[in-house]
Amino acid sequence: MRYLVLSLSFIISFNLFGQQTDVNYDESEIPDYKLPKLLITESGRKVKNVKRWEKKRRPELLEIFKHEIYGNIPEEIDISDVIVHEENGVFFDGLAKRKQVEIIFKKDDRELSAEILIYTPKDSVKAPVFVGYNFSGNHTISYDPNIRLTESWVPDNPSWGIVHNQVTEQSRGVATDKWPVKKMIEAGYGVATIYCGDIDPDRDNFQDGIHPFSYQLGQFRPGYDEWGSISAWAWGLSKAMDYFTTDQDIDSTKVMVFGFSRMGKAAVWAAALDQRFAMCISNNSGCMGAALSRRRIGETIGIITYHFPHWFCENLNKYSGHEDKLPIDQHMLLGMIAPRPLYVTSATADLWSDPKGEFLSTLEAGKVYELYDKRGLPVTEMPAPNTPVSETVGYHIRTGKHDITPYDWEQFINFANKQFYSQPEE
Ligand code: GTR
Repeated sequence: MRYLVLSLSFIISFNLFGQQTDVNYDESEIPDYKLPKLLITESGRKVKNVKRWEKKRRPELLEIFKHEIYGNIPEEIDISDVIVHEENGVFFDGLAKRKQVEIIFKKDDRELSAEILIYTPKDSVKAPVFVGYNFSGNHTISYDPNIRLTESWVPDNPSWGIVHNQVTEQSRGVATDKWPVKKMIEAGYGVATIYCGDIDPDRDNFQDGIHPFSYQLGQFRPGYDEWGSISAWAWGLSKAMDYFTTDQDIDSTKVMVFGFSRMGKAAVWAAALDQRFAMCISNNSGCMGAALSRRRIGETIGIITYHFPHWFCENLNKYSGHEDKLPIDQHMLLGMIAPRPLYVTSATADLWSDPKGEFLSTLEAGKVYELYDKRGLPVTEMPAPNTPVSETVGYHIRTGKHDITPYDWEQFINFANKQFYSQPEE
């Protein structure tokens, strides 16, 4: 997908089935657009204070995002059992302890389990923790042979020995460069991760994962406004949070939800839905993550719903090629994270994710932070590459491709230090 040929005509075309077939990467070809107003209620009233934001505007927006984009999440599914498979081992030269915790969901004869791999600094009583999904199994973030292998469906990747959708020993540690766990521990932070496919395998199949738990008799897929995979992943992060509130090694008031790419989309949605997350980090989350949809540059609603229909609720299809009809845009999703710290990243070569659109929506979201007397971004123009900027909202654009790198992690740690441990803003 990322290698789609650039259309030089920059005229967006659609095939017979109404699907977008080429991609615009030219700023000058972006149609005029007007962002829907973050601080005006659906009935046209100005939102001038936190009270009206929290009582009226925020709930209104949340409903629209649920109904039109990601799909409603059922409320009744809770953790049935917790099994701790490993506790308090010693890692990273004695700096960290580790847990592997299985959370189990049951309904009728159905059962689903997700494993949370957690590292916390050895000496901290209750550690602040970064939590986010990995793409191919917890065992991919480290070479340690004792990390349990997932039994869930995993996308095939023969070069990692993943065939017939099951992982093998060969994929141990393949994502270590994306997970600098020791660095986080040295900085005083814990990290927790779950394989996204334990909650919902990333494929267009609604018979697996958590979705069937919410079906009525005779139902085989979510209804037009019911949860797609991104909502399921966001839900899974909240269930991990339920567990964190019971874990003595974790400071559940300082849990930072983060995600890269599609998991960045899940992270921002999770942070909007669940205000227990103290901070949110979106790394290259792009279309239907941090980027503004109305810019229609790089990946668009038409493209994303064609290739990943299962990520969203069916209602989103209405806006394929009709972005202006959307009652919301992604700056509103980021605004719902206020007043909690928010950090958004882009990468210079990641035009598919629309870096400028990610920056602009982050900038716009600052308006909600101002209601809380907090500062959004301290700049109005996109900063130069590798020049992080932050107040309660932070942003950087890194040189390089669509990725999550040690540089990105360094900035997340700096940002967390600033938010949790420096003086409050004047
Ligand atoms: C792409 C998709 C993006 C992004 C990315 C990823 O193929 O078009 O929206 O989520 O995958 O998750 O790496």
